[in-house]
Amino acid sequence: MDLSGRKVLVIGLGKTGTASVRFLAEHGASVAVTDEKPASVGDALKSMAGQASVEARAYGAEAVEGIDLVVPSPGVPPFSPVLAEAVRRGVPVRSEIEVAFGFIRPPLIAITGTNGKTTVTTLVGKILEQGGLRVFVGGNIGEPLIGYAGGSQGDDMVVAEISSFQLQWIRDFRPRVAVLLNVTCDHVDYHGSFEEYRRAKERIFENMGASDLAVLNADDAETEKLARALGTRVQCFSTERRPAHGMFLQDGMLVRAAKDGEERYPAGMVRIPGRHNIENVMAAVLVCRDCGATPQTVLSAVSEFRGLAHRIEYAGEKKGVAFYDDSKGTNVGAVARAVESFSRPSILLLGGRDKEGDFETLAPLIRKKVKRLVLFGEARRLIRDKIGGIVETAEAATLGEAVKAAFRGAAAGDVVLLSPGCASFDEFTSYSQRGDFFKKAVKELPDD
Ligand code: UMA
Repeated sequence: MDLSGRKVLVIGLGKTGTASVRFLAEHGASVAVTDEKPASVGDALKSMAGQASVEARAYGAEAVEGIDLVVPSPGVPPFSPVLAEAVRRGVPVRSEIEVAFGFIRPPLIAITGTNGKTTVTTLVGKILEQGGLRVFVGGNIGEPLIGYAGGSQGDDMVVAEISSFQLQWIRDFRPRVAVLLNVTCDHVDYHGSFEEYRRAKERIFENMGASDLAVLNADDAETEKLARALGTRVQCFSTERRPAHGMFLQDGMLVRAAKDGEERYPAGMVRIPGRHNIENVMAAVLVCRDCGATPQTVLSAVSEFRGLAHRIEYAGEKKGVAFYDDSKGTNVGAVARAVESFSRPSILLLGGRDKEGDFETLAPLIRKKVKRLVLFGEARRLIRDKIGGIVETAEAATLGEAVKAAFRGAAAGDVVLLSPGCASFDEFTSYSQRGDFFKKAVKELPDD
């Protein structure tokens, strides 16, 4: 992609937008910026301290005037007035990963899915590093790809978590290995429908060739159709069946079926809870074995991996009640996975800012495994209208009150699980701030 002399508009000046401005300016583009929060423009320009000459524009349709390329931040929805105008005028729109892709030299492994992508991206990085490779891990976690593309790139491999928002505006983006972990209801508010959301996710494979590898979830009903349509090598993972090529669960072993025979790993090497994490590990193993990691390296790196903060993270115990922080569970699919991970009776904290989640689909699981619901935050009434009362249900205006209400109704041996199924933005700036608040609130509960 030749950027020199192009007039580029960057929409949104968070982490990605700021890195995009730097990159574009360094590659000779003339850069304009706009943000729905004017203060973000000021902060970003200050942080760049004159490194790039940038034109700030008011947030609205007229920002697109004279522009020949638009690079939106991931969180900017297609219906935002600026993006919608660019599309209406036929101005090319490219996401930051698309721009970065044209400049990234090491082979790229891209991981997407509604849930588990941070876990798999991190684990793939750890396995490959333990195998002696220099690996950059980033994308939708940590440093955006565009920031990496502007640096020295002295790595053997790039492992990137990729979101549907970033895939929405690609054209040539082509990873050597791509993983689609699962697709369940999420971000419908942004994409318009579940079908559009799935279509955006599946675009990760759209430019891949015969020598590339697609890793798919055989337990997803749409996978067979997708696999048939792909022109790549395909390997699948499953906890329910034995796929033709890939990995499955059999008698307490994770089995990888390869051309030259079967490879077996003890399921006990997976130290992170829940069946979904068995799937996550299988996906990571398929990727890493294809990239040259040995079975010994896989076994040792997976055994050492203890998971990530805010993903069903143990948050302490009070009077025999165990608390778990799954603040990253911001959609209904993630809530289901978290609830399924426990055999003990649980008290489930749901709430925050709704993303048009299909909470009613949780009803059978809640009846089976949850003894009490505590609904909190902005979405509490909406969730109550969908599933309130199917088990004992309480409501709290804030997360702090919800933690106290959950504790009051808990008995020794219970699990209190924060897996909110909603975004955090009604009360917090991020899921991690919400999770940290939860952990602190748990610590402050009385010990006796
Ligand atoms: N903005 C607008 N108009 C809009 C929306 C936002 O101008 O319509 C402005 C905001 O005022 C703000 C800026 O855009 O100043 C921030 O935009 P952003 O949140 O899109 O960008 P980043 O701060 O760069 O963060 C993004 C990802 N955010 C989203 O996808 C929403 C981060 O993922 C990611 O870590 C980061 O890039 C690095 O690549 C977060 C996330 O929640 C963690 N992702 C979703 C998920 O994981 O489920 C997809």
